[in-house]
Amino acid sequence: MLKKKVEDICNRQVEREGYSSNLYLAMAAWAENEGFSGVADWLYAQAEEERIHFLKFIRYINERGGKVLIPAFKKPPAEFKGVGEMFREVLKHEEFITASINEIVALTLSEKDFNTHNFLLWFVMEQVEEEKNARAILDKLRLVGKNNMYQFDRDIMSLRIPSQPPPVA
Ligand code: OFO
Repeated sequence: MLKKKVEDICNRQVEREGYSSNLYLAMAAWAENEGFSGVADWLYAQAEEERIHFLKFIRYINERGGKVLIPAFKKPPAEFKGVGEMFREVLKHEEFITASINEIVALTLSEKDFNTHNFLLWFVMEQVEEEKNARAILDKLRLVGKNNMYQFDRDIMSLRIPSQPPPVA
């Protein structure tokens, strides 16, 4: 059975993972509209991964006899100043999620909830991967500069380091 404190922080993460999915959907829709189809594909795929993270937390809470609260989500931005600025936002958001996951890890240690701790290890590794992907894209953007966005848009799918989608439960 989940302790209340752990249940609450896992529900907070349900909201954050769901918001991540919506944020990347908003970015994907914007990029598609601007004609960056490669960037849009990358972000649509990323939105799907976030939805899997969202579901993993939901199902874990239920599995441990907790109560899931499906939240209302804040509206993500609809406009972005450019692809570079958008990917800086992606990295910032992933760093925020990493800090959020680490906070849950710390709580599970102080509460001696080793089952939840174990559940979180996959997310700890996933965050390393997600930050790395966002940094790789920003590096590439710096290299191509403003003049070769077409080439960047073609290249971005090969920058996606395929991570196996986890089983939902
Ligand atoms: Fe981007 O890893 Fe979940 O949120």
